[in-house]
Amino acid sequence: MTALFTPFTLKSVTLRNRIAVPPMCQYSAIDGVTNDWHLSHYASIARGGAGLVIVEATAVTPEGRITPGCTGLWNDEQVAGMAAIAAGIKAAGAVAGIQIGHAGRKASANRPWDGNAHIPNDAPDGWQTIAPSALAFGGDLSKVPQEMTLDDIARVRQGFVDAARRALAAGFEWLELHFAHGYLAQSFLSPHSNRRDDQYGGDLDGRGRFLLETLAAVREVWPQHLPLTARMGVIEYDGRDEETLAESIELTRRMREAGLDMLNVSVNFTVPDVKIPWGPGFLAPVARRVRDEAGLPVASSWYIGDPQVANQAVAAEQIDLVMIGREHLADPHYAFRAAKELGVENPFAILPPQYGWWLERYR
Ligand code: FMN
Repeated sequence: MTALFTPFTLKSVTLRNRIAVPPMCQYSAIDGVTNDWHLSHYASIARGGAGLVIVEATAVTPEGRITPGCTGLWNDEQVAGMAAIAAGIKAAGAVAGIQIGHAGRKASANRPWDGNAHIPNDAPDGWQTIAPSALAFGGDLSKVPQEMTLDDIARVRQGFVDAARRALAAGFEWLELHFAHGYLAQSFLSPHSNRRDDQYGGDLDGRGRFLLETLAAVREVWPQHLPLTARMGVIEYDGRDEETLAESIELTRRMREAGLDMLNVSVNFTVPDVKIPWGPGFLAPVARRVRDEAGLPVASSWYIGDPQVANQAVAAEQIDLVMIGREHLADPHYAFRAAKELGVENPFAILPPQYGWWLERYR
C-alpha cells in the first residue's frame, strides 16, 4: 500500500490517509466571526480527500489576532460559524481540526495583500500588542509590545482553555495549540524575545513554563480520547540550531508527559534575519529527530507538496502526517491528484461520488 494513503490513528480518531491540510489564515473574518468564505473554502478542500483539515490560527483573545481579519473563539457568538465549518469538513469524510493561538508581538498587522506591516496603535483597526518582553520583532513588525504582567499571562492561558472548550462545542475532534512561528508561545520559549527575570523567563524551565502550563490547562478540558497536538518551531536557523533543537526536544518530552499527543514540527520565525535552507522536504530529517528523541508522532510541512516527496517522508518514517498547505490552495483536490500520481488503486474513490463516479467513467 502507498505509505501516504495508509490510515493514521491518534487516540480515538482515525484519518483516512496521511495527508493533512495545515492551518492557513484566510484573513476574511469580521470581529473574529467566520462567514460564507470560510464555509465554502474548508468544505471544498475537505472534499479533495485529505484525512485531516485544520482550520486556521484562531485567536483566543481579541488582541491575539494576527490581523483584524483573523478568526476567533474568544466569545460564544463565534461558535456557530465554526460549528458549520466543522460539520462541512466532516460531511466530506475528513476529520475537523482547529488551531488556536495568540499572535503576541506579531499581532495587529495588515492582511498580507495589504502589506503585512503592523497597524499603528492609533489607527481605527490597530491595537496595542503584548509579549513576554517589550521587544519588537523588527522589519515591518516594528511595534514595541507591552511586557505581559502575571495577570496577562493568566488571562491568555485561560483564553486558550475557553477557546478549547468552544472548539469542542463546535464539533472539532483535533486541537492544535499554536506554539510556533514567533507568535506568543514561541516568543516565550525563545531567548531572542524573552528577557524576563521572573518565573516565565531565564532557563528552559522558565521560558517553557507558559507553553507547559497552557498545554496542561487545555488538557484538563479537552477530552482524553481526542488528539491534543501543538505546532512548535524547533529550529531557528540562526546559527545556534543545535542548542534550540535540544531545548525544543526536551520541552516536547515534558509536553508529552503533560498530555501532548503529537508535535507539528515547524520553524521558529522569532527573528527576521535567518538563513532557512528552503527546499523539498528540508524539515523532514528534523521532524524525524524530534519523533525519535521526544518519543511521539510528528506532523510537518514546508515544501513537501510534491506527492513523491510527501510519500517518501511517510515511508521513511520521518513524518507520520504530512501537512500540505499551498498545494491545497492551488488544487483543493490535491489528495486525488497525489493518489493518481502515486499509482493508488482506484484514486476516484478518494473524491465524493458526485465527482469521482464521473471521472472514473469519462476520462
Ligand atoms: N501556519 C500556521 O501555523 N497557522 C496559520 O494560520 C497559517 N496560515 C497560513 C496562511 C497561508 C495563506 C499560508 C500559505 C500559510 C500559512 N501557514 C500557517 C503556514 C502553513 O500552515 C504551512 O506550514 C506552509 O504553507 C508551508 O507548507 P506548504 O509548503 O505545503 O505550503
